[in-house]
Amino acid sequence: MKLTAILAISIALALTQARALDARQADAVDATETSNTSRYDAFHQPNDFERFPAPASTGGKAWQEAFSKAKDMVAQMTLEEKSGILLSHDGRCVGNTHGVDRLGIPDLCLMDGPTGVRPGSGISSFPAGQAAAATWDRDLIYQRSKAMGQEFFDKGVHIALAPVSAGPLGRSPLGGRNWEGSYPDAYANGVYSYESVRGMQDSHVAATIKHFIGYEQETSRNPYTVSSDGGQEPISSNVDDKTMHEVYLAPFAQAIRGGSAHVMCSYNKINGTNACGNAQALNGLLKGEINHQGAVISDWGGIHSSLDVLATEMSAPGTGFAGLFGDYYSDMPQLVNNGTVSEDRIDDACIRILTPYYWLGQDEEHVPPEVVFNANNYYEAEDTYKNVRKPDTAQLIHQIALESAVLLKNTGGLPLNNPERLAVVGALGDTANSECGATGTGCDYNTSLLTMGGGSGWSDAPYIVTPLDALKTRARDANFELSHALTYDEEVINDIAGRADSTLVWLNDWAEESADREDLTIGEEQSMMLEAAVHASSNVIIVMNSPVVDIEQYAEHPNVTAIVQAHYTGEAADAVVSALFGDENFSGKLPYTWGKRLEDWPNNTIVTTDDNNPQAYFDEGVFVDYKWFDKHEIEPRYEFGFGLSYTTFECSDIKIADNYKKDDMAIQDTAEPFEGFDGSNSLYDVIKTVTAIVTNTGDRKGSEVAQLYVTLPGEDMPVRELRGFEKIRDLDAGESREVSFDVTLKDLSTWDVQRQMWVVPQGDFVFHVGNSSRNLPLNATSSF
Ligand SMILES: *[C@@H]1O[C@H](CO)[C@@H](O)[C@H](O)[C@H]1NC(C)=O
Ligand SMILES: *[C@@H]1O[C@H](CO)[C@@H](O)[C@H](O)[C@H]1NC(C)=O
Ligand SMILES: *[C@@H]1O[C@H](CO)[C@@H](O)[C@H](O)[C@H]1NC(C)=O
Ligand SMILES: *[C@@H]1O[C@H](CO)[C@@H](O)[C@H](O)[C@H]1NC(C)=O
Ligand SMILES: *[C@@H]1O[C@H](CO)[C@@H](O)[C@H](O)[C@H]1NC(C)=O
Ligand SMILES: *[C@@H]1O[C@H](CO)[C@@H](O)[C@H](O)[C@H]1NC(C)=O
Ligand SMILES: *[C@@H]1O[C@H](CO)[C@@H](O)[C@H](O)[C@H]1NC(C)=O
Ligand SMILES: *[C@@H]1O[C@H](CO)[C@@H](O)[C@H](O)[C@H]1NC(C)=O
Ligand SMILES: CC(=O)N[C@H]1CO[C@H](CO)[C@@H](O)[C@@H]1O
Repeated sequence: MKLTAILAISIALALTQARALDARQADAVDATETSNTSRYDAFHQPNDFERFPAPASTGGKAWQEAFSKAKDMVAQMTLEEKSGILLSHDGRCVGNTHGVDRLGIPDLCLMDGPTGVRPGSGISSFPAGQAAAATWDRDLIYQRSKAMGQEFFDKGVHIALAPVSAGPLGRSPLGGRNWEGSYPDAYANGVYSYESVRGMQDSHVAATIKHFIGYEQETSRNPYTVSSDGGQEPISSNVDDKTMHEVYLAPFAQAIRGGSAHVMCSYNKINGTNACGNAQALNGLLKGEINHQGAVISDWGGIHSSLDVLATEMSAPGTGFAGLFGDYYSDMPQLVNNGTVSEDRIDDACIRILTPYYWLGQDEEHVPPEVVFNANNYYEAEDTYKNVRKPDTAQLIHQIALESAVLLKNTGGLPLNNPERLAVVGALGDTANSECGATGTGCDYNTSLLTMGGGSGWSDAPYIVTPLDALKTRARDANFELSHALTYDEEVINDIAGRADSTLVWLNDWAEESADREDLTIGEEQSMMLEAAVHASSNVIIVMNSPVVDIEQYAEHPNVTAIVQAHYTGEAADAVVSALFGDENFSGKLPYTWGKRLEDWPNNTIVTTDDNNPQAYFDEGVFVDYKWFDKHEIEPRYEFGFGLSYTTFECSDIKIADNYKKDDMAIQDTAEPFEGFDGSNSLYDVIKTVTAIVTNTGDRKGSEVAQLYVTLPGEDMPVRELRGFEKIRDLDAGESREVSFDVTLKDLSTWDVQRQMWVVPQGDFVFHVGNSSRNLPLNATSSF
């Protein structure tokens, strides 16, 4: 088997895991995780296809015409042709279905990933999902995905393996793929999922919202190759029904409302059954309750049996990757012929794959161009270079990167005010980043500028303008001295930081698919660089391109005069520089909670064990991220939704109005049961509108993110939950503007496990408005 560079990632990861397991098997099996049998048994119910058979698709409200077309086509196909559509094979793309030439249906091309077309060249490298989330701007989130969609389309891709919804949601701050996603809050994640799907599909590319569901750790995620060796089974995410509905399913429901063509099932098990063969999760929750009308596509190696076809429509990579992941579904004609699988199921699976293809017009009005790249030989000459970047996209990426920067501390270090001598320390200039590649093996990621993490969410930047590049240009234009230390050298750092007016220290931290971070530390070399700078200078400004890291000992250090979280920026690593100098203001807010120490988060959210059948119990329930900190009265260093600006804002005049408005945002409707359903109303109808006034009380123009939180009545509820946010852009000094939040029936409901429906709890609802989850000066109370 030929292991070529990029496609080899998943294979290499699987093999590494397999090797690690060989070593582990010598150890005694640690059975402590399964010793609590009552608890284990409560979650491990049989995989019940009788109770949860695959529902036949209907096309839903939006796809009727396309559904009829798909149905007609499928009726003309032979069993072999239909089976081919369900089975990915080797081809020019990461995934390739078998087309049906005589009916004019091409091989559908599937490509990664959430920051751009991967593997590929001639494309843009977009800011990570988490960076887009930090802008808290719906339109930027939408525009990012639309511009990305255009590049997928122009490359000839039918189905993008993006965006990431609540999988991972970000239950643990150590999660290796949190950066690919957005917010660990169901409401905000739902907004992100909805807007990202809309954007992608407005460029006529099918979105594949992922990874369904409970996919919260990389450790022991174990694709098929590993467990088939008799090694460790994939981690089981054991999630109770209420948490499943309120935290993990809710964002996917928004993706379905956005019209997501497809859904990718995840590697983990849910309650002991593989996600991609899980009757209750896929047939019950996904295709039943939230009424998904497209296909479920397996993660690469997520299928463990051809009978997974009873829940998952497409087997990927199928026979691709030399069959490493099991060839599942290649025996489909035999399984139908001998009565194991019904032909109706195969028909419906094909219809679910083809309906979005027709709906997006990929057969007629919006036919993607021919694929000229070869994902298998990306680093070899076989690839035909085709640049699909649009000039406006570079501007958009720059804007998103700028607005994703969050100013966490400022005791006067920023803005940089006409410095005479500026020192910079750390990983801000090395373009070795472009060599980090998806696996991080091509560079020392402890000391390289990082524009994103690793794995299938990696995209190859055409260029990276480093912060050092931008600073040099400024030094030339503004005539100041710029000296730098890109690696640890105490003497050099002493010297340059000692004489500078301001010292910028750039930090990063690597996160990647297939491995969770071990801790929150920034590594030895960076720690030494930071420490040296802080000793030598009383005006140190920390800038990070990282997930949440431990900088606790510097948070209140008098020599650290500003701290900025700039996230993973994609190609526009320099964007933050204009905000550092005050040409632009900071307007980003943290899209997660920044705790003081790892122990502040719930314990064991990344389960590490040698047990052959590892179990993750989602014991914190709905209390994820800020809801955990609030419930346990843990003071975070920086709270969810927090971010400073160069100006100041006040909120005033909160008002609540009963304001009934029919849901006008759903492309597709979900079928979630709720109390008070009268045959024509929707769980997503607006029932109240909360308004407030935001005033810029400082002396410069700036943008503020107004946030609405609600305290629902009842026992053991989160202290408060996000239910609205709006970025108020470019308020002049002294200017006021009204902000308005529409609150839907679902926003005020909780999942009733006994009655199996959404129910509005009895009592008073307190609505809070402010600019972070812990700064909510306004409140007003209303009953339902
Ligand atoms: C065992 O499971 C039960 C039921 O879920 C739970 O109440 C109990 O705390 C668990 N005990 C331990 C030691 O984990
Ligand atoms: C998982 O198990 C819990 C506990 O029995 C149950 O409430 C929930 O519905 C199950 N969810 C799925 C998707 O199996
Ligand atoms: C049906 O065919 C499949 C695939 O060849 C085979 O594995 C299975 O044992 C057969 N089942 C029966 C009942 O013949
Ligand atoms: C990064 O630093 C850590 C410890 O500081 C070390 O264990 C690791 O090997 C380093 N990684 C690379 C790629 O140099
Ligand atoms: C802060 O920086 C000054 C140099 O400007 C240095 O003398 C002092 O020791 C530093 N403080 C600490 C606590 O490191
Ligand atoms: C988490 O673990 C730490 C150390 O073992 C313990 O002190 C703490 O009480 C645990 N927290 C919770 C919420 O269980
Ligand atoms: C957040 O609101 C407070 C007042 O409640 C205000 O002092 C502060 O300036 C606001 N922060 C930002 C970044 O606007
Ligand atoms: C509502 O705001 C008032 C005034 O700031 C405050 O005293 C009160 O505690 C708040 N109530 C709630 C429930 O947060
Ligand atoms: C985005 C934004 O509001 N930028 C403003 C930040 O503040 C400077 C200085 O007042 C203004 O010139 C920018 O327009």
